[in-house]
Amino acid sequence: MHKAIIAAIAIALPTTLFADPMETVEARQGFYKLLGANMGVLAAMAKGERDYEGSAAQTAADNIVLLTTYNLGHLYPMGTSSLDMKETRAKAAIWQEFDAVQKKADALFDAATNLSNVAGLDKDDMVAALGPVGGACKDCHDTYREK
Ligand code: ASC
Repeated sequence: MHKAIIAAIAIALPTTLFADPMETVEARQGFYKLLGANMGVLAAMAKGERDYEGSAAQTAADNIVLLTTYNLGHLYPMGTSSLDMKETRAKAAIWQEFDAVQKKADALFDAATNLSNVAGLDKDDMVAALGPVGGACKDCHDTYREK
C-alpha cells in the first residue's frame, strides 16, 4: 500500500456497536489477534524463522495498515475495562486518557504506513521498519494492558 491516504485509527468517540459487553470484548480480542497474526508473519521473517518473501511481507504489512483504520471506538464502549469484566486486560485508564491513547494509535498508524512502503521490497528495510511497529504495540501494552 504505497503512499496510501487513509484516515488513521479513530478511537475518540466510543459508541456501542455490539449487543453486549462480552460480544464487544470478543470482537476486540479478535481484532488484536488478527493484528498479531500479521505481525507474526513479519516477525518470523525478521527472526529468520521463515524465509523473507516480498509478496507475503507486503500483504501482511498492508493488512496491518488496514487494521489501523478499523473503527476501534466501537470496540471500546464504557463498561468494558478490566475493572468491569474479568475477561479483559484493558485498563480503565484507556477511558480516562483518550487523547493519549489516540496519540499512540496515530503512532501505530504512522509506523505501519512506513512499514508498508518498504515491506515487499527488501528484507533489511522491512526489518528496520518493523521495529517501530512492534514498539508502538509494546508502548500501548505497557501503559494500557494489565499484566
Ligand atoms: C508483535 C506482537 C505484539 C508486539 C509486541 C511488541 O509482533 O504480536 O503484540 O509485536 O510483542 O513488543
